[in-house]
Amino acid sequence: MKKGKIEPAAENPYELLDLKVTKVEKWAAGVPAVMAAFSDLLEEKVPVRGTRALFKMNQAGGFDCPSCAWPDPDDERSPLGEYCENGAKALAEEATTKKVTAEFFKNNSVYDLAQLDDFKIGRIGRLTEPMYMPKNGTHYQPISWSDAFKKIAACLNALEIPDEAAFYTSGRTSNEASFLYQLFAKEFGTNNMPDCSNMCHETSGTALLPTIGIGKGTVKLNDFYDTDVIVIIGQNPGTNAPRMMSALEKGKKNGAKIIAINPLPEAGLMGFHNPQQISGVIGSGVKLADLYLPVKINGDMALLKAIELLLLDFEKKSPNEVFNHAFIKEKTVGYNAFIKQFEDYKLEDLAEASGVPLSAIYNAAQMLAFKKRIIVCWGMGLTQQPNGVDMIREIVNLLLLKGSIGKPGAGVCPVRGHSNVQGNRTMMINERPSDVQLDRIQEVFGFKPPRKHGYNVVRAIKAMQEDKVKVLFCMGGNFLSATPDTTYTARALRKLNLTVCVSTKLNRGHLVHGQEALILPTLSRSDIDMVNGEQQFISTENSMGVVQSSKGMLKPVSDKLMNETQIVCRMAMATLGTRSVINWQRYHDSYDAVRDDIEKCIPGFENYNARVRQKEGFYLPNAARDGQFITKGFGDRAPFTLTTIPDDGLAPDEYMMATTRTHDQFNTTIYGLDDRYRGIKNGRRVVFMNQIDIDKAGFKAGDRVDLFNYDDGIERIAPLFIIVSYPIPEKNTITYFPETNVLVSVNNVVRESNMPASKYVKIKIKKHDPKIYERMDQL
Ligand SMILES: Nc1nc2c(c(=O)[nH]1)N[C@H]1C(S)=C(S)[C@@H](COP(=O)(O)OP(=O)(O)OC[C@H]3O[C@@H](n4cnc5c(=O)[nH]c(N)nc54)[C@H](O)[C@@H]3O)O[C@H]1N2
Ligand SMILES: Nc1nc2c(c(=O)[nH]1)N[C@H]1C(S)=C(S)[C@@H](COP(=O)(O)OP(=O)(O)OC[C@H]3O[C@@H](n4cnc5c(=O)[nH]c(N)nc54)[C@H](O)[C@@H]3O)O[C@H]1N2
Ligand SMILES: [Mo]
Repeated sequence: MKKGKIEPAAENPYELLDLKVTKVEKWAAGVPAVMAAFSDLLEEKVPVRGTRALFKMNQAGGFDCPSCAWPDPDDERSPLGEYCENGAKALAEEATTKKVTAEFFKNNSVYDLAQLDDFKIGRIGRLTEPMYMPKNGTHYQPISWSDAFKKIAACLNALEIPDEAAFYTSGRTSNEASFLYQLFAKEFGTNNMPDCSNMCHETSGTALLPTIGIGKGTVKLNDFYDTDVIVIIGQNPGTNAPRMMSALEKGKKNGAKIIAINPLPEAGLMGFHNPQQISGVIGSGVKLADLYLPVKINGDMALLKAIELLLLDFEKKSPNEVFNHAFIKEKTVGYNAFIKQFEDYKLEDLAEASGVPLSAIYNAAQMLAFKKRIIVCWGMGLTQQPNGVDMIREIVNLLLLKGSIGKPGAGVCPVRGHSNVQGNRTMMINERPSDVQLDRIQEVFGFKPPRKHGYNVVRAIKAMQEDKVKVLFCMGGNFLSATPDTTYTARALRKLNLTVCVSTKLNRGHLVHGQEALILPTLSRSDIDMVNGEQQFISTENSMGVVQSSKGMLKPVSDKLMNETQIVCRMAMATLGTRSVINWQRYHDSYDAVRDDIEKCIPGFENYNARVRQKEGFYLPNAARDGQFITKGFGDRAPFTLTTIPDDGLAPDEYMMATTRTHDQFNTTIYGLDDRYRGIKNGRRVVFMNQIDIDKAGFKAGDRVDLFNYDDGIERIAPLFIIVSYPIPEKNTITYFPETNVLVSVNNVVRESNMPASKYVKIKIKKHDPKIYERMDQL
């Protein structure tokens, strides 16, 4: 092996490792989670640096965990640190002192690097200096920061119209950097701001804004501690929001019941050993779900309607005890039409379509019928369904019937993903900014922002393919791997004049690039951020609308990293020069200056600089939380919405596939090859199937298969997967993303929100053909 050259784990990049399948766990966290948290820090060889940082994570005066957006307790925080196993893994990723140097890029061509799996790519280390890929180049080479900005400026200014550029955002970017980023895009002249929300909770916002008047959740963390019923639908808290488990535990101890709705009996829904309490580590833990409903993929709408139909029956028998008629009369519209639809539904048909036994649905309805405070939480299991917008409207319908929204202990709780994805939106990272927002920008800054709506993620990919977009700038994230239809997207990216990625770690998105490409290394959340000799803090907004400061504490791995705020300012100065009416240098030198101007533009940020310095930050206004529904067209009332039940129409040899996360990844960042709670060790190319389906198709667990999708009359192939027999409804399958994003058609989208419907993919499963690779495009 050549010195400094990194080799793939297997000659064929799809080759399977030694996969082991063990038992499905019924409990989340506990001792294994504590061990796993520290073992990742050890593996990255940063035990002291990492552990010190771990105890500062999510503490007042410390830094916000870069992993999920679950809030921190307003008051009492655990003295042991407010972190979880997966937060520790995210930190280990950032805290690593391993480096990707210019020397490394010299020794490894992009082609060579592309042969590595995502796990190996991520493990190489932190990016350390700006790198440039020239036209027809094979290796990235170092470039100075000022030359990098000159290249970007030259490419942007050479475009015929500003709309030939697109500016992507992933959800870790701070409020300060996000605000400047959208301001720059608008002054440059485009609303092409695709962002990770377009693949995540866009569906939630699309449903909530017209129904309750705000596109965000209405509950606070404290509401979980004193409520009657918590419904968790299409979300896997044990893996993706582990600190939510402590809230569920506390709620249960205070008498709440939990209903879990999921095709998989996820460990994190069933039970919890709290790793931050001695009793949780050595004791028996708490049982979480009181009722588990094994819904079919996309069977949720039928299930929700079945529950509502039963509630209507109960209400007829006990008038005024089940529905809250005072609330319905005063705060809603459309009740009669909503109730009328149930004349057309039969309970048995609804149960059949949902996949859940009628007796279990009956139990769910009974648990809800006479309770007044209900919280409904959801995640990607709903938002990534073609009718996800309608399903969330149906959740609102249910809560409106019960008057269970806009009061303590009740409401909607979309559990956000990225740690500042909600803040990005609040800062106007949006391809469809409202007129009110644009008017404000115009008033405060004196330039005319573009009014034409821009491209979201799916539209941006198509626009690149059609040569309408020629430059893609990515503020974080991994555009190639996170988006659908990987082969199509890769082709679109390769056509671009320039791709720019502001990143902390190397990822596959850097290896499939435009004709020219730049990688700009940036600080992460846990890094110390010095500006003009003074240590800065940034701010973020969590899933419940709390804005808080975050201050890193680790020495950056290289002195050539630049913070995201300064990257935006330097790009703006280089690109716009004297054309700009904005003093970018002022922002470049002070985050306080940025916050002062955010305050001028965005409601709810009054006195931002003072309030963000308060220990617990501050809540943004949320009228729906306070019981006021300021909706368009309905005055101060929330409308009931009429929705329909979808028809899945699977052919006899087709299966429905939902793509999901393992316990060992953060989106496209692969922490390890296990999925502990689901009993998978050392492998990601698995397809979970029901044993009855395995038998019917003449397969055996452990068989090697290829997966296919045929949407739009095109053959899409994901080669070499292993069948795992799993407790999942018949005809349903689960695989992990990003591996199966190749199977998701760019046209398979959620109605109205236009997100990829990546939990609703029709596939065929065939015995593995060793020659399959000949039929595939090389990425
Ligand atoms: N450790 C870790 N934390 C994370 C992330 C991570 O990758 N790793 N990602 C972050 C991000 S950006 C996000 S958006 C969140 C995502 O967090 P989640 O919303 O939990 O996302 P997923 O793991 O994709 O899938 C959620 C669940 O949906 C279920 N599901 C699939 N189809 C259906 C269906 O039709 N109906 C129902 N009811 N359920 C269904 C799956 O079985 C799975 O349990 O987590 C955030 N936090
Ligand atoms: N099939 C399928 N596809 C999906 C999903 C799914 O469930 N199924 N989920 C979707 C969802 S919910 C989301 S949110 C998207 C996620 O899409 P993205 O947000 O685009 O993807 P990530 O994997 O989170 O991005 C990881 C990269 O971000 C960079 N990074 C990390 N921290 C920082 C930082 O502080 N600053 C900067 N500038 N860069 C940083 C690192 O270089 C890292 O490689 O994926 C979506 N794609
Ligand atoms: Mo997400």
